Amino acid sequence: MDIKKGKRGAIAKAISIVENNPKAAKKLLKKIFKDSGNSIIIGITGPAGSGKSSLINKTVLALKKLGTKPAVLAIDPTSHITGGAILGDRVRMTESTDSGTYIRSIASRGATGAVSNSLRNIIRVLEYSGFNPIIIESVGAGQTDVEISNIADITVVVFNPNTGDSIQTIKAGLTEIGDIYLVNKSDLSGTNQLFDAVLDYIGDTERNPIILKTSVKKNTGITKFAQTLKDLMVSKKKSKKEKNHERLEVELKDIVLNNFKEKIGGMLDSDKTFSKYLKKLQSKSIDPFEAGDKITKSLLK
Ligand SMILES: Nc1nc2c(ncn2[C@@H]2O[C@H](COP(=O)(O)OP(=O)(O)OP(=O)(O)O)[C@@H](O)[C@H]2O)c(=O)[nH]1
Ligand SMILES: [Mg+2]
Repeated sequence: MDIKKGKRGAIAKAISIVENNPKAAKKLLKKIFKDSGNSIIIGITGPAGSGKSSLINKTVLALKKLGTKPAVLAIDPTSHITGGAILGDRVRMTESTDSGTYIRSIASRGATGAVSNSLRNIIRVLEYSGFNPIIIESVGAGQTDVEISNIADITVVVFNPNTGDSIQTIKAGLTEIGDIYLVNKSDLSGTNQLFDAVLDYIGDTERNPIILKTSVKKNTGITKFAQTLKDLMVSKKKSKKEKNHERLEVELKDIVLNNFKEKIGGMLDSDKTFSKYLKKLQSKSIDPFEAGDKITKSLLK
């Protein structure tokens, strides 16, 4: 199959199916599922403009030199408004596209839960195509970056010194998720203070994350970052199986619960018990909890 050969057109088509066509996606999944779940997922998150795309652009070149075959997914939080991909990402990532890395922007569509649902399967398409690692860029906006860290095997948080709120951001919850923290734009002043602050807040924890300085502008620290990722890929591979089992359990529960929701939602409209207790509720002769419990009991009979 063309997806397996890593043909761009075929991969793009398969990803579109996963994003937009649930029926065809089920069929596709049947084909590719067995050969998925084997790549390391690297989540790269951090404040808007911290240099994530620029960094990824350079890092994939370095990762290729180290013998890996990376792909990049950029989660685009604005495209549900503008209807298109962030042009900037496309422009800044041209270098790595030219080198044969697969890069794609995907819409986050507003709802956070929706991201992970199609993302899981997009990742499977890329795994089936033989890409490893799969790098996911997402803007660190509270909910999404926590979600990304659930999907990712390695989470990288990117800060930079020219934003006064970096320390606040560090305090506000990104401290828990990173395996690697990057102080990017290390060509700018304030780098050492930020590095020390990150070290203070995060470095001394039990998780013992790696903290590095990088500059895309001066092309420093990138090779070391890529090598660090490659080393982590090896060690995370070992714990991945167990994590996969947990993730599959969560996914299966999600699917079953969703199936039930759809089925029972349709049934309620024509259910006699439902309309009986609804009327009682509307005339206030019963309270909502009691009505709900009675209907649920009758449905489970
Ligand atoms: N001085 C300096 N500028 C950088 C560096 N890395 C990136 N930039 C600049 O920072 C700006 C933002 O870079 P992006 O790579 O788009 O940042 P991003 O985190 O992907 O941004 P969003 O996807 O919008 O959140 C661009 O103008 C880059 O040229 C760096 O190491 N040093
Ligand atoms: Mg970006």
